[in-house]
Parts: sequence; structure tokens; C-alpha cells
Amino acid sequence: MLIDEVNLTVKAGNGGNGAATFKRNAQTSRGGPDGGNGGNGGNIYIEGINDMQALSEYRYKKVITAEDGIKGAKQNLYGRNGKDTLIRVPIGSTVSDEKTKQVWEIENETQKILITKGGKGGRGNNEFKSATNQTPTYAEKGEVGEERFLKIELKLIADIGLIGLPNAGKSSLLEVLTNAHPKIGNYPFTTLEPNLGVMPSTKGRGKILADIPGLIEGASGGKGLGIKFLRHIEKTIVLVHCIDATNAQIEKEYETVRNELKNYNESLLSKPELVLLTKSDLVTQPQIEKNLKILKRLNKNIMTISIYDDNRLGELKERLIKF
Ligand SMILES: Nc1nc2c(ncn2[C@@H]2O[C@H](COP(=O)(O)OP(=O)(O)OP(=O)(O)O)[C@@H](O)[C@H]2O)c(=O)[nH]1
Ligand SMILES: [Mg+2]
Repeated sequence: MLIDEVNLTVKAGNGGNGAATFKRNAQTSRGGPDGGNGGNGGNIYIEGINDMQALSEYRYKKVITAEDGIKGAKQNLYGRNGKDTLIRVPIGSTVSDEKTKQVWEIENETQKILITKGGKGGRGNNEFKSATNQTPTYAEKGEVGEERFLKIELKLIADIGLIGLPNAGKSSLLEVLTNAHPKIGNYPFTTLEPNLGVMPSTKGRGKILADIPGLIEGASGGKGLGIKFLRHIEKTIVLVHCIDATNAQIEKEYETVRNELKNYNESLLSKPELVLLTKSDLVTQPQIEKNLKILKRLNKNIMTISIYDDNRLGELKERLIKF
């Protein structure tokens, strides 16, 4: 199961307290101050990782802490700093602070973000001695580490998003266009979570395709699997809208999906859209012509496809790469 949203409380380490002690040994019973400083609390960092499943670690672990600094001790012993904690999130995640509304986009594996800072260690009494006070009994307390309430959402970074009603043939296309092997079935809601695949390109890097679960009317109100998976196509460059050519009410199908996109985020409607009339091998040529005529009124960017027609698949790849 793909975990694509988690809420976490992150609490950096507290600083260790400074010590308030005095030298005591066989020679001196009333020596000067010798309390050491406390160590700093550990920080918490967030780093990107190229692993779509990375959030699964935080499915049950809801509070993330870093180690507290160790307190100072006598004989001017400094406390050690607390160890830092690293939270690894998949590239493409958005991290937001629920209170301050700050947002961090995790876009690569090299950026390491300091998300909460550990508290500074307190100074021991040795640091407070002065000409006027040779025997300070005072030492600082360590500062409290920062705390935040974070929401981490994964938005897959795909170039091309496959959308459509259940059973439209989205996963089948992912299978023939890319290296992926998604589950395919002749029933609705075969796909329960997004699949990614890479389509090789002769020019430059391959293109990443995302296949998401089918949408139905009312998905934005929670019907079927809902629209939460649409977040994964928010960052794509182009949407490939799959419509099953064997269906009778093509226009209604098109509008249903467009309407759910709109209800999720209106800006999805302005993304370039390629409409694919799928499973063309199952219908007659006149039927195809009729459907194309209907769809052309809705979107000029349209082509028919069958997973059994290698020529058409080649054409489709070229068209997608051009986007
Ligand atoms: N004849 C024919 N069958 C196809 C074609 N494309 C897909 N199918 C069949 O249509 C059915 C549904 O295909 P899927 O790829 O699972 O459909 P989906 O859109 O991913 O469905 P959900 O995951 O449920 O949303 C399967 O039985 C496929 O074998 C095609 O071009 N021709
Ligand atoms: Mg599918």
C-alpha cells in the first residue's frame, strides 16, 4: 500500500543543563566553580530519497524526536551534543507546518532541510565567574528544542498522467508503453493505488507515466476510491484521458471525469489533455468515426488506440514525447 500522506509531530532535542559545582578534592574543600556546559539538543532534518514507499515508515510512528543534549558535569566536563535525526521522504513530497503554514518542497536527494533546531546547552557555573563573583552558584538551563506539527504529502513527479473511468484501459496502456507491470483486470477498480512507469525516449531522459485509480461520478464526494489520487497528477505536464470506445455514452464519460478534475482543483482543466479512444479493436470503424466526431467537439487533441496495434502505439509514444 502506498502511503502518500502522514502527519508527524517532530520535536528536536532539549539542550543539556549546565552544571553548578565546585572543586572538591583532598587539597581543596572550598575550590572554585567547575560546572561544565550542557550539550546542544539534536536537530531534525528532512531529506529527499528516491523511494516512493519511504513514507510507510511513518505510518504508525507519529512522534519523531532527536536526542537531548547531555547535561554538564563537575570538573568542567561538557555534556555531549544530542544526536540529530533524519527524516527521509520521497522526492516529490510537500512538507507543511500545520501552524505556521510554512511549506517545503522536496525536489531532489541533495537538499537537507533543518526542520527543527535543538535547544542550546546551558552554560555551567564556571563560565559565570567574574571579578566580582568568584563563586557563582548559578548555571544555565538548556533551552527547549523546537517542535512542529508537520503534514507530509507525496505528489508523484510524473510527466504524463493517465486518467479516466474505471476499466478504461489505463493500466493496460502503462504496461505496453513502459517498463511497469501493473495489475490489469476486466472489472472496475483493478488499480487501487498509483503505478509509475518509465517510457524510454530516444531523445533525452525517459518520460514517467502515472496510472491512477479510475474516477467515477461523485468521486470528489468520496465515491469509489475518491479523488485523493489526483494529487499525483497535479505536477504532470500532460493528462492522457482514456475513454473506452465500447461505451455508449462517450460524451457523458468525458464530462464526468472532467467534472471530477474540476472539483479537485480547477487548474487541472487547463493542463494539455490528449484524449484516447481506447480498445479500438473491439468496435467497428463506423462506430469509431461516430465517437471521434462527438469527442472532437470537446477536444481537438484526440486519437484512437488499441494495445494490440503496435503502429498506433508508436505514434502515441511520439506524440507524448512531443509534449
Ligand atoms: N481488446 C482490448 N482490450 C483492452 C484494451 N486495453 C485494455 N483492455 C482490457 O480492458 C480491461 C481493463 O483494463 P485495465 O487496464 O485494467 O483498465 P483500467 O483503466 O486500468 O481500470 P481500473 O484500474 O479499474 O481503473 C482489461 O480486461 C484489459 O485487458 C485494448 O486496447 N483492447
Ligand atoms: Mg488500472
